[in-house]
Amino acid sequence: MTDRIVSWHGNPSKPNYTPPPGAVDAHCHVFGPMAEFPFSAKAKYLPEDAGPEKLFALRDHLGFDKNVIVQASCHGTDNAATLHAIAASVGKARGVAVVDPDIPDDGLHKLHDGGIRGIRFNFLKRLVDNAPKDKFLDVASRLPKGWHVVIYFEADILEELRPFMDAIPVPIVVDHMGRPDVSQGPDGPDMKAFRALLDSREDIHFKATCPERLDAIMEGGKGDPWDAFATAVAPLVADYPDRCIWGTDWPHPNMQDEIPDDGHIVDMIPRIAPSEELQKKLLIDNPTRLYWAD
Ligand code: 0GY
Repeated sequence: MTDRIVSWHGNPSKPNYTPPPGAVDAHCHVFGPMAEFPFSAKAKYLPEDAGPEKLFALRDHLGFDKNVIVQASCHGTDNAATLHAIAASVGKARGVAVVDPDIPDDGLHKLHDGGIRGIRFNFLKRLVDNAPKDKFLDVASRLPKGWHVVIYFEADILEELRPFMDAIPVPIVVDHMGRPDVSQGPDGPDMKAFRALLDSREDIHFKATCPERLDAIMEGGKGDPWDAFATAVAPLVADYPDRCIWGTDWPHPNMQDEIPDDGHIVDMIPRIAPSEELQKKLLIDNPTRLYWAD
């Protein structure tokens, strides 16, 4: 792995949609800068630097107020780059960490002081080497008060993960709705299975995110303007208005073959949340409850 990849748009358009004041981009990442925060030896991709200055410039350009920075797999379990970005935001960012499950309790509390409010369990084999469920459950039982668990998995392992998710003792946020096949439409098997998961517990939330991944030409979708995504996801947001959050997914890890325009990604918001009331829940109320409760 020698070439460092660029997966983000160099000049994203200004969205037509204006987010309400206080809107949160609740799923984004930082990469490096590598000289200060080297990537993990186990990283599955080696990105160019995408540090806090770039992230906050994009936040302002797109009309958002705050960010939730999710530790990207290329940084492994060293959360220094994420913590650095949160500190640089001066109160406008919080984060989700990836931890070694053996982390001591005071390590978790230090992360809390740095603005972390959840930990991420990643089950994507192309991103991580192993996902030890027993150890994950142990650390999930030791989280500071008010934290939650973020889970990233693909639709084909949802059923297999159900007992594991049932055992998680804190609220859950599912990345990208567990990557359903949006071409199946809102009533297809993937969305039905995901709705069954949501109906099994009232404290499971989801990110109505990633049209650029779930409806990507390179993955068999139709690409921008991501109509299949809008059709499949709008009913989910309408039916679970208090359990959805939204994010850009900038800098779009691994998307170098089909780099999305972030302005277009923002313009997906009114298509999946048509009313001002829904937009307020999606962009302000729900992420604030999860990340800025204190
Ligand atoms: C995402 C998705 C991806 C990557 C990561 O941590 C990561 O590297 O999250 C992916 O490649 O699907 O949420 O950004």
